[in-house]
Amino acid sequence: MIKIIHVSDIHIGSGFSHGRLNPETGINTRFEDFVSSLKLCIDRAISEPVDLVLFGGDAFPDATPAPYIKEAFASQLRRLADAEIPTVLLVGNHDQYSQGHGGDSLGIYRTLGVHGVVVGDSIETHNIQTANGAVQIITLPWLTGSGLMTKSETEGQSMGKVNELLIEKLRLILEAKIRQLDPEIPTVLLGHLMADRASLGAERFLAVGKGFNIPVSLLNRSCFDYVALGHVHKHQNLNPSNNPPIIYPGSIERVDFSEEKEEKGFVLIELEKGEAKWEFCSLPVRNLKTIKVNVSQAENPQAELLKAISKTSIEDAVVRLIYQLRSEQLDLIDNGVLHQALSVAHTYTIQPELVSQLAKPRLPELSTGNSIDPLKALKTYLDSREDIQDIQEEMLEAATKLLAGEINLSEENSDSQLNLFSK
Ligand SMILES: [Mn+2]
Repeated sequence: MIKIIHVSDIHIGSGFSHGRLNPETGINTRFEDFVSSLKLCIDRAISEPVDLVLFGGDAFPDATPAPYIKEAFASQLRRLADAEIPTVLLVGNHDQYSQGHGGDSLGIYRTLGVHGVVVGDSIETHNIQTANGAVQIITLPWLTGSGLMTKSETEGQSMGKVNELLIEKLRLILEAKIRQLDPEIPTVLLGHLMADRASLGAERFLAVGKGFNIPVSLLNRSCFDYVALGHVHKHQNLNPSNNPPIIYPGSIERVDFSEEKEEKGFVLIELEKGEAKWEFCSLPVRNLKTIKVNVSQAENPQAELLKAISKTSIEDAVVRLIYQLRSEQLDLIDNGVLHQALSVAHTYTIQPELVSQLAKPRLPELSTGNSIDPLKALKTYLDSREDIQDIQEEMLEAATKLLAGEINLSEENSDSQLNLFSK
């Protein structure tokens, strides 16, 4: 039996806007959060110990992170190398430089010949000897159209057609790899991809160049004992029959608020030919909390806000308070008190939203009949607005002309329109 840790979507260096500077280190606290999550994965790999670590791609926010970010990743990888645990680093979309045309952030580990590290930047089968036997890993990095097809093949084709051709091409390539597998040896497909049955998280917004979706049927093959995926940040198993398991472990930290309610972690696998037992291991990540409250109808909006804050456990969490109010309530809010109430949070933002004046209740005279004559409606509205009584006649006159098509708003008349309405 071969023990494997499958971890993905590390994204160290993301979400700095949710952190603050640690006064002791001068470094963003969200960087430290992500590093400590990664460290816990590696701790587990070493303490088990596992025979192999599979990384499903997306190490950083992009292919050229700051040196201290690269170093944090490298020093955790170093721990695996020192413990002689082989590691496969798959290239995700965020690892590619310029859509794969300028290399990627992980290739350096192959160039340096780091012991036990395999970089998966192409569709390839890697035979890896672990302490508990051999395993075959087919790497399927993030694919872009230009990586699989030539320009002449795609020229003049619709997006849908290009995707179809790409899937067909991929199917053929995979088929060839499958035919060359040793049927006696446990096999894992390791892919960074968007499967067509995956439910989405932040990766939807993070992706710059949209790739194509890969049908689950392409992955659901009996020759694979486990399908290890990366890209989607929400942990899930795409195969209800679990044979083979087709697993996204998800990201190791909450990259943004869309992942607020998701558990985070990695997957521990016991692999044999024909069987993979797996278990999701959750990580103690920082909470993200949205407090959303509409106080536009409240007599005492400040009290309502404080009540909403006190009902939420915000200690050490990244908090966003979003509340709706009317403009005339603005004076009833004491921001100093809100800041005080939120101060136990790790970081927080306060986002007041003014309720649109248009959303006011309708005038009762206008809420009955099915069809209202627009001029009558305007007259009723103007009657209700004492503050603009002096221009009532002119507005009605202008409206009559507009409805009759006598005024062309787009041309030279626009000056006179402005005069009329700015009185
Ligand atoms: Mn990705």
